[in-house]
Amino acid sequence: MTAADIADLIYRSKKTTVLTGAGISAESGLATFRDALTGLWERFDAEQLATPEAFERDPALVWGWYEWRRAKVAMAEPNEAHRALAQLQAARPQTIVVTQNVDDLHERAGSRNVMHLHGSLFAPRCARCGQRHVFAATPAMEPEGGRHIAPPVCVACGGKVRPGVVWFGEPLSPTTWSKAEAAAANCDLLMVVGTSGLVQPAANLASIGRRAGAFVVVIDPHPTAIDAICTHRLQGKAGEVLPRLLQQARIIA
Ligand code: BV8
Ligand code: ZN
Repeated sequence: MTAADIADLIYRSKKTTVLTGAGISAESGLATFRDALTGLWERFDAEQLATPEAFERDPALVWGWYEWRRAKVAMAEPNEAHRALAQLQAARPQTIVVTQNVDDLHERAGSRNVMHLHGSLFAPRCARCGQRHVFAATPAMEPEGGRHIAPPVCVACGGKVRPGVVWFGEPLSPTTWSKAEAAAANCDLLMVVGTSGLVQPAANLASIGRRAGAFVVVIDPHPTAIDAICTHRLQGKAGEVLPRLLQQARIIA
């Protein structure tokens, strides 16, 4: 299958769903999970830090890591891939974007109603009472390589504020998950962009789409765990492949 064939699938699709992972933000300069984390964080394993236990054990370390990541996101810009998906959705409003990412680059590129399976860096809440916390301001500059930062105290109950993300070992929001499942089960084309497909249940959306009879197209420079169940695979960077595909599908000029 060539890029032209896949552009034809996009052109003919009546309902497209897109599942994205950290790889779609790589060309915006944000490290993916499988890459070594830069700065002070290279000695930590994301899967160790992104857990309730880690936050319990050392809240300032974990909060500092998320503030470092939030600062990186604030300094990053959406890339051609984010913009191409926003243009696809503008041309075809029935297009649904489901992301595993906790950054806001899809939204800043213009995508709407993005489903964040794993939450967001921009929705902190009290770990005890759930009260939403409003950030004082975007971190002025990225803390030098990240450092211990004591989490804010909840104004309602005095509990610790935590990042608004889904940690390993935590359940996804049932509403978000059932909407994402429906988006995968009711589309005729599921594009899977920039995810290694190792994290569950998110990666299972590809099998749900495949079982429902959708074409499943993987776009990634490297092999992924979803390659085995996809119908098509395009090797390459999202920021290069997506705009070209949508031009060939006559979605964008
Ligand atoms: C749950 C938020 C149950 C936090 C994240 C054993 C087997 C199967 C499952 C498990 C298991 N042991 C434990 C589990 C469950 C666990 C899991 O899946 N673990 C994995 C590691 C095996 N899952 C969970 O814990 C989930 N919850 O199961 O709850 C439950 C039920 C009821 C009651 C209680 C509990 C919760 C998982 C969510 C974790 N949170 N993020 C944060 O961000 O800090 S996951 C986090 O990692 C990301 O959100 C993302 O989902 C994942 C990283 O994956 P990717 O996005 O794919 O990134 P990755 O680096 O892996 O790959 C990047 C890809 O991009 C690569 O393929 C690369 O080639 C490509 N790429 C690079 N450059 C480009 C590119 N592509 C395109 N263009 C480029 N330029
Ligand atoms: Zn509280």
